[in-house]
Amino acid sequence: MIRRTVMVKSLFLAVVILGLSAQAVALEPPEGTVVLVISGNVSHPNVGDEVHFDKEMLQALPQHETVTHTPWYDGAVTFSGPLGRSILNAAGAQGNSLRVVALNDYASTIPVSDFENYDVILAMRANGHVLRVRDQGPLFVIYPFDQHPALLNEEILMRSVWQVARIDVQ
Ligand SMILES: Nc1nc2c(c(=O)[nH]1)N[C@H]1C(S)=C(S)[C@@H](COP(=O)(O)O)O[C@H]1N2
Ligand SMILES: [Mo]
Repeated sequence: MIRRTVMVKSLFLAVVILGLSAQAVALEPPEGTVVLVISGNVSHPNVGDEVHFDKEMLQALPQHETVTHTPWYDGAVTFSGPLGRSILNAAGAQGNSLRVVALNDYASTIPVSDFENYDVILAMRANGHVLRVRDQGPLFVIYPFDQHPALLNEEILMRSVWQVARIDVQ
């Protein structure tokens, strides 16, 4: 009777420990409105075979600030949001190329190397204000133009997708 209780207890403990270690890798499913879907080659799916992020999940990632001029605003703006590479890490993305799709179906291909070589963020705020869909939010791909002036070219501007809704990892 006693031995059986011990066995049941250790079994329970083993299940809890396994569950916790699995959780360290897997992402929780989103609770709020989904703002970003990562599809394609992702190893940490949380909804079917995709990774769905709500705003809270994106805000839980380390936030990065980029102060830069852009073609879209007057003067320097402080953008903040998670780094592209943090999002890819959280999703367990494995690939070389990202198909970044906006709410209006505008799409652009970004090499993963851009997110490794530069602090590219998916900005959620500009000067502290949440980017709403009408201000090019909820997510705006922002390259650090002022830090790397050579980035200010048509190729990179095409990759500066606003109203980002989906990233397909290829
Ligand atoms: N969502 C979305 N992002 C977009 C675009 C677009 O049409 N929709 N145009 C891209 C292109 S081709 C360029 S050059 C830059 C600048 O566009 P603008 O000159 O219309 O401001 O934004 C990029 N990001
Ligand atoms: Mo463009």
